[in-house]
Amino acid sequence: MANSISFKQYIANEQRAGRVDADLAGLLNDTLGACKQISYDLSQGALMGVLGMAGSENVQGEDQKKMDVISNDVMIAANNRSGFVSGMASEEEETAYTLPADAPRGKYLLLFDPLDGSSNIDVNISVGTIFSILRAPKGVTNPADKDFLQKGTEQVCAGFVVYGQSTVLVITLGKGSHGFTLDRNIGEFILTQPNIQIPADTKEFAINASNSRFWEAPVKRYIDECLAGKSGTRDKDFNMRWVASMVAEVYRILTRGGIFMYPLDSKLKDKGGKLRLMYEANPMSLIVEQAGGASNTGRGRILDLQPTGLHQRVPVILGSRNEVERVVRYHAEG
Ligand code: AHM
Ligand code: MG
Repeated sequence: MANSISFKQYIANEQRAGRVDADLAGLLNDTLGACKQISYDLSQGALMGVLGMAGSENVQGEDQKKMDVISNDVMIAANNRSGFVSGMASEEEETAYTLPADAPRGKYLLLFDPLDGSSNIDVNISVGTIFSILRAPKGVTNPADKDFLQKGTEQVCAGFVVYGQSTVLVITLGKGSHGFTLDRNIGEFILTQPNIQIPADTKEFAINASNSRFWEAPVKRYIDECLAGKSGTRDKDFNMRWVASMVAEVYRILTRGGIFMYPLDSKLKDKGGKLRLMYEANPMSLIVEQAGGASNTGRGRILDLQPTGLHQRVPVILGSRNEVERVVRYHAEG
């Protein structure tokens, strides 16, 4: 395509415009290089022997798949010695990852969920990599967990790559959310969805309904009304989706609208929620808000939460603005 813009050109333009510095451009190019590698490994699947369990557990007591471990290693290796980051934090690592002593330190912190939705790997359903970039505190060369505990509003950049029929990147640098599709022939992400806009209204909701008996009253009220559709208090009938892969759900919502919920329930109360603030909720919230959507716990904007732990979990309700606001209103009404 004569007029196509690759991610490298896009980021170079942002650099020329003074919105991105050389280190951030380098960090993103390295990170996307890792995502291309993960995309290739996933596409080979059983041929490369990457399916199945790793035989280990991560810090949160979850069984790791082989691809969880491989993706984590690929992300770390791509950024370990670049000089663009001073530390990394991964959903798969117990504490902040310390760079090798002789590696150069950079001004950014990289946080990631190397392979989100990994229960879907073996069944050939979309999974993805989510990342979030923060500024490293000045003078800190070996950042500790506490140095990563910055509000979502402090993110310099957030993005995710969904490995589906095609491999697609959605990224925000704080000025809109943009989609790029990987052209496998040339190994470049090409801008295909500039300035994504999530419709304010929707007829589609996504929630794991097997948890319904544990839900709080406001969530139950909202979903009951969706299910009743025109026969109830709503003026439309709703459709339901649940992929069990947040990257796939958020990508669908960015494409055609919808609401995604992993709310607090009585089963999750002690943990605070299912999804992780630093690796899932914050980056996805920034992307969704930058595309005109909304993201909330039901009791407050996710991006305004002060993190208290690297692996903190939070309730997540995000997507089409009018529906998210309705759920938040139901929470306020009790
Ligand atoms: P993961 O990071 O271990 O893959 O967990 C996060 C995933 C999300 O992608 C998805 O929305 C959710 O967990 C699915 O949960 P459930 O298995 O309860 O449907
Ligand atoms: Mg995840």
